[in-house]
Amino acid sequence: MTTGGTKMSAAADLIATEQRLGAHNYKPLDVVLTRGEGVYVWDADGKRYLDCLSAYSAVNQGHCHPKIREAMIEQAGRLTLTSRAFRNDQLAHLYEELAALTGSHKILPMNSGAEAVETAIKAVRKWGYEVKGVPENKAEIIVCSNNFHGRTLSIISFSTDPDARTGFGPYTPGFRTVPFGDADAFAAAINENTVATLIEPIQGEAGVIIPAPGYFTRVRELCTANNVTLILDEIQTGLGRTGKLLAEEHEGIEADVTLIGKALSGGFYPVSAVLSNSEVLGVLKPGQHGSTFGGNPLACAVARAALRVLTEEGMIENAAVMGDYFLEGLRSVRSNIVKEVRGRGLMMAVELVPEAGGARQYCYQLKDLGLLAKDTHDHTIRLAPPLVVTRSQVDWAVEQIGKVLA
Ligand code: IF1
Repeated sequence: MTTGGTKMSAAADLIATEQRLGAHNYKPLDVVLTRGEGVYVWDADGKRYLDCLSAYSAVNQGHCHPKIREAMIEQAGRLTLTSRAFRNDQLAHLYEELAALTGSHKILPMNSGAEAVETAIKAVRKWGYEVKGVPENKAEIIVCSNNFHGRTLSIISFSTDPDARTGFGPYTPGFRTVPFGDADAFAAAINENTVATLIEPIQGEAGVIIPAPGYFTRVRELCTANNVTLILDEIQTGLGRTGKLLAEEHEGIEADVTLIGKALSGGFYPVSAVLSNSEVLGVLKPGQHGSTFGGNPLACAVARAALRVLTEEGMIENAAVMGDYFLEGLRSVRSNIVKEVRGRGLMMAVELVPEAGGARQYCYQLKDLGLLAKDTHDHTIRLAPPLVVTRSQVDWAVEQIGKVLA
């Protein structure tokens, strides 16, 4: 690549160009990645890293999984996009395979996770007016503080994170916030206009916050008793990340509406879906919702392959076993700056004491040791390797983490 007559040399020039021409809505670690395979990624200088972020759980299947790539290339040579004005030969198969896997009986395919969240919000509001009988424009949805459900205007309207919300008003009304994990507060927030609640089974961005046993059992009971639709946002926790296909399985409950995305494509393509176990999606009639790329044949072919390798290659079971092993290793780290180690399956976090001076510096040190991890909310290091991680790779990761936290 050349610009202004001088040959663009290494990573430093790419970073400078990104800074010059790109909006600064991210502050990434200054590592310029060029290749990924399995749990590893390589930078422009050929240095190898163990990826402990997995693109925020979008590459659960490991980077550049060959079988998903083959499916993508094959479909890309045949038919990529028709719009939903016509039908294609992939969508019905994806519906069947998703329904069989999740027990859903109505599916609406979208592209980004946020679009799936927005679709669910629209559908439950409409269901509230047409089925539950809530007065027009009075629908309320209960959400939890410290939630993360995406970056669109309606979604950040109910964010409690000032960085995500400030300066983007006026905000979408109709949301009521309660503390995550507090079933009594949840019960108190329900009224005759409540159409749904939208909750992450485990709050990812908040720092892998896992509610006490029984919380979701009570939320499920309260939703059933009050005819409130339970929407679980499994965009990050779903598709094997917590050691089960869906995180709700740990709680022994079933959502009315389940949102998936990210690893639904194994990181090859934006694919998300709204899965409904009740007739909520039945309220959407032709012309009332849609998207140019939603349900396109390329997305479907990629998603079908991503689901196939996830289930056929034992990745979900591996996430359960390796997650327990990784957590045990983290808890064995001797350190006086670790406040708490949290995790379920391969969705883990190490929270540091405030005196440690923030988690980001440790992520820089881990990068220098060849491990890529992300800090969140100042004091927490999140760890989420692809679900194909092996025991020896976990040993190596724990060893590096032990070095920087000792
Ligand atoms: C960013 C966070 C994670 C999600 C859940 C919906 C969405 C996400 C539970 C929306 C997306 C991404 C967004 C990305 C970073 C990442 C993230 F740090 F922002 F919060 F994973 F924790 N529900 N999460 O986690 O899906 O529209 O992005 O496809 O915005 O920086 P999307």
